[in-house]
Order: sequence, then C-alpha cells, then structure tokens
Amino acid sequence: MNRLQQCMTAVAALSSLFAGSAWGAGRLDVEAGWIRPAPPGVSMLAGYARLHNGGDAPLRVTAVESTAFGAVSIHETTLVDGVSRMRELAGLSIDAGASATLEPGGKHLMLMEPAQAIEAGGSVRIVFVLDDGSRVPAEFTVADRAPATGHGHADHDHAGHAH
Ligand SMILES: [Cu+2]
Repeated sequence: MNRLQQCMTAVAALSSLFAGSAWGAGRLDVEAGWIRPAPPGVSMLAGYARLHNGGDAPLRVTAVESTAFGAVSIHETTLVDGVSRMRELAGLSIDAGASATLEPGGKHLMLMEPAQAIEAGGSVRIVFVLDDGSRVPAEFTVADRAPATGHGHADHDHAGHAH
C-alpha cells in the first residue's frame, strides 16, 4: 500500500465514522434496581441500581421521574468530617462501556412523597431521562436488600403498571 492509498483508506475510515449516526450513542441499561419497603407516612425513600452505558458514546442522565412519587432526584451521600451529608446532583454522566452504581452510602435516587405505601414484593417503575431526550423506564423491586445480580434482566417492558 503506497502513501496515497494509506491516506485514502484513512479518509474512508474517517468519513464512515462520521457518516453513521453522527457521534454514536449512549445506551442506558438499568440493572438490579431496588427500593427498601416503607410504611405509610414515610415521605422520603432511597432507590438503588446499577446504571450501565452499553453504547459507544457517553450518556448523561438529566432527570429521573416516577408517577409513584411526588418528586425524584439524584443524590450523593458523602462523609464530611465524619458526618454523613446528602447533596443533590444535577445529573449523572456515564462514559461508553462504564457503569455508575447507586448504592447505600453513595449515589442514590431520592424518592419523595410516595403516592402509596411501598410494600415488599412490589415494584415501582422509574424513568430515567437522558440529555438527548430519550426516556428509559426501569422496574425497581421493593425489597430489604439488593437483588442478587447475575441472573437475567428483569422484565423492563411489561412488569410496569405501578399505581
Ligand atoms: Cu438522598
């Protein structure tokens, strides 16, 4: 291959890179989502999950919504001088192929004003809104502890209907 051919090959590779879906896309998978059960009257709950970007570009979660709660936000718990503090995050960026874990003592979903009691064995649908406007629904199971990971994905599409 001479120099001109090398150059043409590089140009072809570059243009196919740009010709496709612009810059590629992130793809959010929400895995092992769970919420601790709460008796009626509890107004603030936390949700946990593993968020994985299976796409080929970074993604950013800009909002989280659920009809089961009056308000949902992304929080981070940090230890400041031995005192646990929570602060609200404006969003959550995840690189291509990377994951963000929402877990007790770290980042979590703050779920305010549940519309009804959140009972063990049930599930709650939570929707992640990305900066490109796409919406990714996920079922969070209500349980005392994180679901065992490793077995297949929960039914994302049909298990909803949380009222
Ligand atoms: Cu919080």
